[in-house]
Amino acid sequence: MTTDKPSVTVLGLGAMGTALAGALLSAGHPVTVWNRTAAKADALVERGAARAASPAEAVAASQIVVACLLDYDSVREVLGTESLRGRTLVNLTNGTPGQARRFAEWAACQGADYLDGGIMAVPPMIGTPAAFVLYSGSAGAFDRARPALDTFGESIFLGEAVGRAALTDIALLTGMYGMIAGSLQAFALVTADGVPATDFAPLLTRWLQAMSGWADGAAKQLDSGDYATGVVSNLGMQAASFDNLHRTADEQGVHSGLFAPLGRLMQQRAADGHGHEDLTGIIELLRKDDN
Ligand code: FVH
Repeated sequence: MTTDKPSVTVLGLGAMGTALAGALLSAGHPVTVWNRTAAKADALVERGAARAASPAEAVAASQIVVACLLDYDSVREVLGTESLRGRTLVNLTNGTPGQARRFAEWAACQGADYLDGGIMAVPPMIGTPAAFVLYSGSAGAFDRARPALDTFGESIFLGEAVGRAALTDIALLTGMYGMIAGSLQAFALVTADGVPATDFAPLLTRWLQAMSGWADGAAKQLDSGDYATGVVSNLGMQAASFDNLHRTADEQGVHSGLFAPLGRLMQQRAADGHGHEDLTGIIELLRKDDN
């Protein structure tokens, strides 16, 4: 079967690399795959992917090379000292903005046109409308690879500052882990009283969804630096009632360590005279070095 879709190499067939390669195959791209543990390629090869015997063979097979490995060190290890001349290298491995910048310099020395990416999806979401992927780096690389990248989910290009995708990815993950930490604490409280987690989960979901609009209002305050407008729940009130989170945890025999730092910041900010403002102003304490 012939196709006019560009061929793509996928390096790394963990849960995410397998999903990415699968999406490319489903969209009709010729796909070459390589993984350190070769057997992980079997199912994709059955679906039509070509198995490369080495990273060098994989890189030679396609102009677009997608890497999705554990970390940046493993990508460097896999790519070794191979020339990447003429290749568009798309690195979807999780890392820091600094790692992305250093990796981009290395990739340029190897001759690659480099695009860094952050996947905002778990593997089963890949190829569905729920998935979005952040990119930054070479605009030319993004344009060239885009038809292939769009098979993963919505492609969002954040500009040529190569660290921007990693920064945004980590910021979004930070928000997610805050939600998960809070949810685990909530489950610990109610299950300590014998409430089945499955009974509580719909209420938790409903409440988190109701609160999800918070970020938009907070963003306006943050951009203006004025934390006193549009206040519906002032910080002084929240600092006082936040203490009940600790007390209830104690009563339920649950650790409250996850929330202790936030409680301290709320009290400090209120003590500094900002009790009439919104909780958002706590960001000023996060920005201070002496915190
Ligand atoms: N899975 C997820 O929910 C998240 C969603 C957002 C993006 N992340 C990032 O994607 C990268 C890969 O994640 P993954 O889920 O595919 O991870 P694993 O299933 O653990 O697979 C890891 C692959 O990396 C290979 N590998 C690790 N170390 C080396 C090495 N030194 N040399 C060569 N390959 C290496 C590993 O190979 P093998 O163990 O199968 O031989 C897997 O292919 C990651 O950055 C997430 O943060 C996923």
